[in-house]
Amino acid sequence: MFETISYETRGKTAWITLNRPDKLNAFNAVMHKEMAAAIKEAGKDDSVRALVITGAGRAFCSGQDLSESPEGADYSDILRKGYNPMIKAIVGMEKPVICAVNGVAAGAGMSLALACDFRIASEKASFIEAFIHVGLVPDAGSLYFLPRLVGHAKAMELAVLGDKVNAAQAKEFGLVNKLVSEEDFVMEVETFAEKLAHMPTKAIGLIKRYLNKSWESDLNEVLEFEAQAQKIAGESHDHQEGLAAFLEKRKPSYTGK
Ligand code: T3D
Repeated sequence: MFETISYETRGKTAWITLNRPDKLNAFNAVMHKEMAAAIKEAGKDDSVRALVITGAGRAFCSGQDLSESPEGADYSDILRKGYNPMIKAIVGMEKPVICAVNGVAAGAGMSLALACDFRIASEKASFIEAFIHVGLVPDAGSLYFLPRLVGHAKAMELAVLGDKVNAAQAKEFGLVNKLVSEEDFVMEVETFAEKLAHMPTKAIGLIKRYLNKSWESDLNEVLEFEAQAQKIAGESHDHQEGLAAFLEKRKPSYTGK
């Protein structure tokens, strides 16, 4: 169905695998279109309650395909039509999105990883704000997510120097949630994603929506967001199930509704 990515469901989790390994899964125009379609599919399929994004081969993603940039191309066009909608679709998806960082994440590949809700890194993973090495500035959301994850000073250092951050450093700096061995990587990602996919999806979506809004809001606004979110969550089937399971001293079985 797709040429540059693969899309499959495993249990209640959808998996998107960037699949141009000879180019370290660099983005080209086709991949932008296919990512948009795959993310949309994962968002609208009610049986999918978590999304994993990973890469085929030894890399996660090396960012924009530098061998396909047409001379005189308007980069803002590529961002506005390709990367920006993709980043917004990930952030706007009211389901957990996990980036399984199997290898190097460079340039916009790093930005893609940072836009996800969780990052699980293999010990082979690394992160490079590679833009500066080709005279560019971080894009596709890096200037937004990077300082929020690592703080302003570290963000400045990583963006300006473009040094490679290895997996252990990424964990230390707060770029990744979990660091796992290469051999356990897929199993760890599957287990984590399926765990999330069996949780109260509506509540997770609300947490995601309002945590993201909290950065641009004052306390009064956040208190009101919480009240609105709690009304919606409080009327959900999963809340009823959670309460019943607690009172009946059994494990809850959430449906995401
Ligand atoms: O342009 C616009 O539209 C504006 C938007 C920009 C967004 C961006 O993402 S700009 C930043 C683009 N990305 C980069 O600058 C990273 C370029 N790649 C690298 O620096 C290195 O490849 C890595 C550090 C990621 C990995 O290094 P290494 O030594 O492990 O692998 P390698 O040998 O450099 O790469 C392996 C192959 O992949 C190689 O091809 P070959 O020689 O085997 O035929 C290499 O050319 C290719 N490759 C790697 N990255 C890209 C790529 N080909 C096209 N585009 C790439 N980004």
